[in-house]
Amino acid sequence: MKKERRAFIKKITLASLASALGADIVFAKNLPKDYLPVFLEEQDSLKSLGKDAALKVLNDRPWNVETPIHLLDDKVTPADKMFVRNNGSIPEKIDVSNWSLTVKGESVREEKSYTLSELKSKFKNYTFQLTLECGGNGRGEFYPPTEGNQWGQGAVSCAMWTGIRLKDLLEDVGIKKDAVYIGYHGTDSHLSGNPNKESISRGIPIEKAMQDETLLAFQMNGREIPLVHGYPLRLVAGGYPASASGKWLKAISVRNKVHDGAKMESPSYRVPIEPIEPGTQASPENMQIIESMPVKSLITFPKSGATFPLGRNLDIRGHAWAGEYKVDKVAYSIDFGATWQSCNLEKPINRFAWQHFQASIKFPQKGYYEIWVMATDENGSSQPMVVPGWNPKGYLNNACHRIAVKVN
Ligand SMILES: Nc1nc2c(c(=O)[nH]1)N[C@H]1C(S)=C(S)[C@@H](COP(=O)(O)O)O[C@H]1N2
Ligand SMILES: [Mo]
Repeated sequence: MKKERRAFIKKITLASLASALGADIVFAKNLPKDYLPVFLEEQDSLKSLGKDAALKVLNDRPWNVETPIHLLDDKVTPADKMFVRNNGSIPEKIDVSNWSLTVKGESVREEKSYTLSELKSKFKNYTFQLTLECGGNGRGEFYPPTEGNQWGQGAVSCAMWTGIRLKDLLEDVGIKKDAVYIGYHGTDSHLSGNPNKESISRGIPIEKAMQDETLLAFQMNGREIPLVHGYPLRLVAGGYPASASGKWLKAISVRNKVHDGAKMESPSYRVPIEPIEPGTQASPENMQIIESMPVKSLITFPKSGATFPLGRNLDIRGHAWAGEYKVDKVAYSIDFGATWQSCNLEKPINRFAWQHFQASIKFPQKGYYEIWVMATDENGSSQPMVVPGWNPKGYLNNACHRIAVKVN
């Protein structure tokens, strides 16, 4: 907290603080002199991260910030509304003029490095809108609770990413026939401060690396990538858990086995192959790496809790996505899932981008309702109405989103 701001806040009265808060500070007289309500400190840090003040800070060491669902209403997620998930500390001094990317590993013919400007000019640039959802999105609803950030459903984004195709780079480097996986290396440091430890170094199978949409991105929504989201270079692998999309990218390892960097080991980003009893451990042999994310949808308008008059239709809208697959249909229910009506569903702008849905709902009488939405993907898989299979790290909760509405 900056000194000037502290002094400024001292001058303002507790009454005005209370109005900013929208509630009385009940034990205000006990607040130590130099203390600020935590609420204000969070707003300051959100501003320094370039985030809308309404985002929710789950953790500040490392930074983990969630987007309230009604703020995901934009078709293309703007930077200030994009969730943040960090495993280590955000890199501090980034010297772009000396930034290089090294491609190394057992399965490259020869290690090779590129400067940022070489990458940008040597290879064709592509732009795709890509869905990035944290594997732990929805974790907060698992019971018994699992360790980690207790995400609601807002750890998802779908921005426009511009960069070069990873496959073009790998072709230029020359990879051996035995390549099966790539791993990423970023410049964020481990929370322990140990420079020999990476906070996270995950990756993707070579087939995913070779897809047209897998990018080494240097722009987000037509601008340089914001620092928290991986400036100046980021791997973006849409449809996979967002942990596969390495930020602050410095090196790529081309591997002849599944990459074994930090957080590749069980149970990180893995789920049981055979279901297990909630609250128990799974043996590593019964765990598989999460690849395509499951089908899911969110109502982004109206905000849960909306009130409106009887006799008027309520137009709802939102997004649906299904990892590497297309969403085939989205349906809504206003009677707790007894009957379902279909929503209009748009096609994705490109593969691995979320799809928008709308519906116009008529309510039979005054009262409290819930609107539930359920998406089904092109393989016929639908979202469950209840929290799906418990797993030790609380991944892949794709239960139907519900909002409350009141008709007066
Ligand atoms: N270098 C690096 N890349 C990273 C991470 C990280 O901590 N360090 N977190 C991963 C995880 S777990 C997620 S969910 C996404 C979050 O991306 P965002 O913060 O841009 O929304 O980044 C991924 N890439
Ligand atoms: Mo994540």
